[in-house]
Amino acid sequence: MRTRAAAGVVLLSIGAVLPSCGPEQPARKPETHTIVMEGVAFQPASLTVAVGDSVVWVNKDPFPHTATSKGVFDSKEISVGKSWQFTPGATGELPYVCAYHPTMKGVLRVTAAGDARR
Ligand SMILES: [Cu+2]
Repeated sequence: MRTRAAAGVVLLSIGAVLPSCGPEQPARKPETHTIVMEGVAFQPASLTVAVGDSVVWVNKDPFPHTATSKGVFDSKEISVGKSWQFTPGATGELPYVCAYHPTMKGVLRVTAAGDARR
């Protein structure tokens, strides 16, 4: 009996919390974030985005780079002046490098759409 009562309390409290979540969070529009490849570095090297956002790498160096996160995404070669876009479909922390310059490192942190920091 005690267990049953406790379960009832938990269910009630969840029911009380849920309705207030919905209307207060308007649908978030996907944003576009730009990472510049310049001086053999990703700028910013660390970026937090939301699932569904667009991330665009732009190569401003006078030689090619890549944005490569093993098993997740790979831009292949981004030529001088070119760009490449990736839209993360799942949350997670995605370290990536340039395949040509192993010292060139970045990390893309992907949060749920509702959690994204502005
Ligand atoms: Cu590079």
